[in-house]
Amino acid sequence: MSDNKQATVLIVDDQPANIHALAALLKKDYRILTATHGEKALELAAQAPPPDLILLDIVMPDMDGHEVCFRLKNDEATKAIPIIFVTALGEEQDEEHGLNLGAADYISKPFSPAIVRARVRNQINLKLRTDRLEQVAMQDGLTQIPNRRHFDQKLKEEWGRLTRNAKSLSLLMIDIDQFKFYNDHYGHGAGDECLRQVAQALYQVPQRPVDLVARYGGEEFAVVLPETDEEGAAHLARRLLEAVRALGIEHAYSDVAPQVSISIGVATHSPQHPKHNAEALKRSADQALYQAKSQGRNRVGF
Ligand code: GH3
Ligand code: MG
Ligand code: MG
Ligand code: MG
Repeated sequence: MSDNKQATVLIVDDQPANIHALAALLKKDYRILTATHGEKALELAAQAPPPDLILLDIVMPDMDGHEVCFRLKNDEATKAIPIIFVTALGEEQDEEHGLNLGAADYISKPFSPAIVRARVRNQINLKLRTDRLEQVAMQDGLTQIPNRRHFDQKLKEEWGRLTRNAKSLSLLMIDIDQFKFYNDHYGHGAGDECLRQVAQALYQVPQRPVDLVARYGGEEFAVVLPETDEEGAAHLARRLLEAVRALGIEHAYSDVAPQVSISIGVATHSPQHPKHNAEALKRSADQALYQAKSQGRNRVGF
């Protein structure tokens, strides 16, 4: 399978004829998205999953390409998307300005089809390689689920999206109950195996690709739930409790239950009950987890 097959290219130009010309060159190898103005380009770039490359016209009414580029590069969710300017402005200072804004490359109109294809292919290959390295850096070695670095980045991204859209965002903090006793009695190797099973069980529960389940550290996990209110988060939390119970991992030394169980803290940012920042949302989930622990464990706290 070619790497390029799944890559998506967003073409932004105010002239539909230019979009068609570029799309005709690239549609055999890439999935194509198009926008005829800056606002639409920003909207498509912010979607999950984001495009792998943006071909960006400079001269457009309302918002020009330099402004679009500036905004994309100053947003956590979109800054990693490479941008190639495609423009009739051949002036040296325009090119310099574009590159200084963080553009990856520059193509002048009228363009050579072969050179457009080659430059696009090079940028896409680099992007896919970077994505693969990033994926390794974002995964927990023991459990093979996203790690804390991934969680932190996702939370930052979703918090950024949220302030634009005025929507809800929920967070779950999860901690295995009396896991020290588990390790003490069954051994560290069994403890690691238990962590793997719990991680995989938690990871399977959310149905939406935008939700993120991560190992936060030790025997703690965290879940980011975009566009989810407290009711939705509580519902998912109960399913997570159930998924871990269903594993039925014996824990004869727990005072909570004869099997491994978890406690979950739920916190939600919503237009009605806003939190100041992502850190405050996390603190709130930690406090809710503490509630669940102090109320007897093996439950959801708020
Ligand atoms: P509580 O119900 O209050 O959460 O009690 P607890 O025993 O789970 O809490 P505590 O934080 O005291 O213990 C966490 C234990 O998790 C300590 C450590 O032995 C174990 N642990 C943390 N990371 C790992 C790991 O990577 N592998 C294994 N096997 N154990 C781990
Ligand atoms: Mg134009
Ligand atoms: Mg703990
Ligand atoms: Mg614990």
